[in-house]
Amino acid sequence: MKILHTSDLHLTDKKNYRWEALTQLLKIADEQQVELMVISGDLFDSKKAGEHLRTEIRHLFSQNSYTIVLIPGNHDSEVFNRGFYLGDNVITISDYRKPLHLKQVDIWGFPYRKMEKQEVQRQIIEIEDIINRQKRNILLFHGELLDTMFCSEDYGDEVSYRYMPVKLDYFQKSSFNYILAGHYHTKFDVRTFNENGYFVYPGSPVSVTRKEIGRRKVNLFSLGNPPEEFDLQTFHYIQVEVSLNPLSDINPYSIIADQLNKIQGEQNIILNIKGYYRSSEFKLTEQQLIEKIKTEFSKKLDSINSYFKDVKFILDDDLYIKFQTELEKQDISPENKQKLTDIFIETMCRVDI
Ligand SMILES: [Mn+2]
Repeated sequence: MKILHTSDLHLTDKKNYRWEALTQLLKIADEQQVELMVISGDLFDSKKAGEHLRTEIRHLFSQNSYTIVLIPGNHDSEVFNRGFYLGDNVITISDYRKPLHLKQVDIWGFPYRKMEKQEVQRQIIEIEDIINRQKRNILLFHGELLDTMFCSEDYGDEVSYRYMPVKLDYFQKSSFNYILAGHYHTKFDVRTFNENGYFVYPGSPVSVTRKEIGRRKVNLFSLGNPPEEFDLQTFHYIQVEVSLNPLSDINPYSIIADQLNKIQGEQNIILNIKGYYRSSEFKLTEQQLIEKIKTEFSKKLDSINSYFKDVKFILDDDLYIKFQTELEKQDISPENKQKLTDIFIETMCRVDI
């Protein structure tokens, strides 16, 4: 049995990248002939979005040959607790004690609600008493795995409250074969909690915040096999890092432009510019450099984080020239020379010269 597992689409509207991502996921599920699609929470960004998009979703979800199973997440739990109809092949798990029986697999779910970790732990133990070990067992979960170093921004939220916290330890003696999780947006992440159990976060299938950088993925796997990453063609942010070298004789604009020209796509590049350059050599002030980039690449750029500096006044200083002459004589790697130069410049920036 082939399963596609995703989460955290955070739908708000029909006219955006998130909606496009959903239609792409349904198409992939169809092409890959999955029997089951799992959405582990936060399909909708809010209760309001659920109201607005529900009938459209019903229409979209009714055209498929496979079953769709969902659990409510922290953003959309209020949409689901009213028993809304989302289509004939769509099942929302609303009680952790009642699994969905589907051929050789039982699908359990923890619908999101505010809980302390002790209570989540108690529910896991409770399920062990009623679970059928003759079948494979999948748990859908929307919340935080405390074993990780993820911070709240990795979940697309800016609060310090812990959502449905669990530890891998809680599952060590459990009979689940897969925990198909949601809530963690940043990237595909898979762990094992015992010799037959996988805990998987697929990451958001479309960038919802600027923390979600790089190609987005879903988990597309066959029951009995390990979880597997499947690449999507959905909207996502790309981070481009450029570090300007004060000793380079290439125009800093060309260095940046070369990097940006390599990337296809629209308004998805987050550009970070670091390092130093000498404005006099290129007749280009900081202001002119930034404006030129913004004008030429307005279609590609989402935002620019600029940490670079024009250090003309330092590079022309006698002390710096002496430092460079001495540095040249040293038998050290070019990388280390670059690091020493950066530290020297940074130090000179802090004194009056
Ligand atoms: Mn969430």
